[in-house]
Amino acid sequence: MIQLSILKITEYGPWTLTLGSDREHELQMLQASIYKQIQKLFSEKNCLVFLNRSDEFFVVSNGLTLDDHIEIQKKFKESFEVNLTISIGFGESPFEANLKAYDAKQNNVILNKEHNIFGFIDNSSELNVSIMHLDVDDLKSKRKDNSPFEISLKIFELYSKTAKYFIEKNSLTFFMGGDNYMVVASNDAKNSVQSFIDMIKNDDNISLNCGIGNAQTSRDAVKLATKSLDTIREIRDSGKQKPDVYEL
Ligand SMILES: Nc1nc2c(ncn2[C@@H]2O[C@H](COP(=O)(O)OP(=O)(O)OP(=O)(O)O)[C@@H](O)[C@H]2O)c(=O)[nH]1
Ligand SMILES: [Mg+2]
Repeated sequence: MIQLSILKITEYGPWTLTLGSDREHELQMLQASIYKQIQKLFSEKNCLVFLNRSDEFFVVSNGLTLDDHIEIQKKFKESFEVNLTISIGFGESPFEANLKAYDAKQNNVILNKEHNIFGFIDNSSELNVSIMHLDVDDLKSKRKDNSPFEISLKIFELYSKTAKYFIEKNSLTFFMGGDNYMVVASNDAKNSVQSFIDMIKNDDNISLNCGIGNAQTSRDAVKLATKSLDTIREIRDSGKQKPDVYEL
């Protein structure tokens, strides 16, 4: 079972209009500060925040109670003029948890009215999470024949392919910057990642490495996933035959 909290800036669209049309730079600075603050508040509670669309964030919030979320809302309020709406869901798969959080918001299932928190918290099941950290093998060599913008295009095309492939496995993919993607993964996703890597190698001539981490909290799972990825690099750099996938 996995718990997901979806954070959205409350009534952000209408609020942005109040800034007039010379607003884009202000919005970009605001969004960057909000992301920084949210990542700080949740990582202190052993979670990791996935930046979704700059006005919306996904947190694998395993272990966090309603009180933890209220505490974060209070601290957030001290720093920003805008507020966050939080929807919490849980499920057997990451995609199911996302649907449950969405349902709660749609159907107005309130957990705490004052602090804009909706959703469902499961106190009885044991929570765990699997993270797959995917990274392009030797992106550096591609820079020789491709300009920065062309590389970016490939990276975003690959993001789209990865997200589409893994949503079929009830899993959620996020772009982390550089040539890095993280999949909040179901067992089905973990079992099919080698096939995915083979497919991308065949179709696009891109080699991927995948480190997998399993833990109770998302920060721990991410730590182990990245450690697994670095282990693949170490094996490769020692001159041995590297695996494409390594799991801790
Ligand atoms: N989000 C995130 N970005 C990273 C991480 N490590 C590297 N990057 C980014 O990825 C870019 C490419 O770095 P690498 O993947 O190390 O370069 P590479 O040539 O592909 O080397 P290998 O992956 O070791 O084959 C860097 O410029 C960073 O932007 C990480 O752990 N997390
Ligand atoms: Mg790389």
